[in-house]
Amino acid sequence: MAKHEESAVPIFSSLDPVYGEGSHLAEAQRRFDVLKAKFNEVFGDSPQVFARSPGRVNLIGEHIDYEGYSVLPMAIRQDTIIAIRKRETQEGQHQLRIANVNEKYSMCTYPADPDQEIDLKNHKWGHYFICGYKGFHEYAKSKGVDLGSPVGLDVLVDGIVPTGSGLSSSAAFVCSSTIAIMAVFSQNFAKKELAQLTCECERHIGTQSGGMDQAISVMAKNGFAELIDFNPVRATDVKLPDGGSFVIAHSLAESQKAVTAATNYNNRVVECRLASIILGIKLGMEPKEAVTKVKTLSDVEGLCVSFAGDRGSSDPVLAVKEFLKEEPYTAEEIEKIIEEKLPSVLGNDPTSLAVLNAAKHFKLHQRAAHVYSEARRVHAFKDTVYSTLSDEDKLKKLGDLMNESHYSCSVLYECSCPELEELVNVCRENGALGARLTGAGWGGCAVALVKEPSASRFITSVKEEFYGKRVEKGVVKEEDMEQYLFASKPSSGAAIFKF
Ligand code: NG1
Repeated sequence: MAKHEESAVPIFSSLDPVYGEGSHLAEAQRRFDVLKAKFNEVFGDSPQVFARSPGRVNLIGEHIDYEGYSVLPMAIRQDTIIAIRKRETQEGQHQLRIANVNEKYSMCTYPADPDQEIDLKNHKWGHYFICGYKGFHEYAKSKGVDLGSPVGLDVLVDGIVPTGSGLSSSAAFVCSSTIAIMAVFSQNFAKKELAQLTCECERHIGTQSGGMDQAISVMAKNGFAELIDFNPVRATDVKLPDGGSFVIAHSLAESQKAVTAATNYNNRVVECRLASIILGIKLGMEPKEAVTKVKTLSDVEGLCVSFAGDRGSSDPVLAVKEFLKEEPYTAEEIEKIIEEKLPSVLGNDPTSLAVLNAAKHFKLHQRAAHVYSEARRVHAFKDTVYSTLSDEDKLKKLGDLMNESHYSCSVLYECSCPELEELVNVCRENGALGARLTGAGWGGCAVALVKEPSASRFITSVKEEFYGKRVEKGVVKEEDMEQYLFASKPSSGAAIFKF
């Protein structure tokens, strides 16, 4: 197991170190050729530098990164590539012009001011680039790097990570944007700094994001999944056992994370925060102290574990069962325990206030039970990989852990949806050792672990059983199937290209 987060983003002068050979290299070559030609067509000049960053599939560890717990994703082949050039025009003419090779996305322009506010009420695809732009400038400033006065940038984007799929198209876009900006300003920060900075960047879009996607996108290594730890961000290579293959399948329900944040993603972040403060109080902290000091469930894990220890266990879920009732809490009930109004507990932060406005009640018991149990499954997954079991037994155990994770996401965290439930069942009925939703959920993809020799038979059956009727109804086109159902190997992370 090697650590590689200290190094900078690699700079290549050819595509093969990232895209390998054969059809994947040919596809990448085509995309870069189109990107260069289109850049010239749109902006009348050639790009100075290119950056790429991949999407990811999370194998296990869902909705726990923002609670400070380790997760275990791998990068996928699908990525976002960006071509960029500085444009030094007359004073006052500085603009960021962001175009896309996909005509669905029309050109967005923004001022070159790095302190600009992002208009969250008016969601535009270019906002993700601005997240990177703001984040890069904030970080450079904090390091004392003088970037001179703002200049215009011309940018062309080509992303092939399916959007709203739980495969982190947003992180692929934010990371490739930040790295392209960094490269065009002749900077190169260490990967771990970039992982931290890109996570903070994405928060500008209004999700209280945890950091997994950016970390794996920046730090992934070909052939390995990564155990990602936080505070500080670290990546440890995990070599998956031979004989297994991960198949990714889209439920065809789009997961609109930024748009549904108040009721889904950010709601869960807030519920975890409230659960952890109450646990802190029940386990002996003064309410004021808990409100100031406790931010995540990992902050009170020690207290929960010592409570469990007195009862002959090490499982923090014991404290959850004892101190958080299963029935949903009202805001008033929580305020009574915490002795403070919820808006003030949450620092009057606008994204959290939106959660409070939208929520009828808070399911604190279920959310905390999911987080603590999922955190343990991640370590059980890694320990299984490094155990002395045979590869066959390892794969079976990994599949079981994936199934348990899905159950917890679905029942306790309620981040599944009917389409994902159907898809996960179809995967299991067709021989998957394990199958689960991946990413934030509420739509998007499932990931299934299958024995390698039966992977293509598995794909054929899932295609017939899950997608057949959807092709007939026109929900999806037969010729697009490869974008929605494919086997994936662990791919490499972010890179800069200078040709
Ligand atoms: P998706 O929606 O799959 O990109 C999101 C978060 C992750 C993590 C997962 C749930 C962002 C950028 N990503 O992933 O940090 O919390 O949900 O495990 O918000």
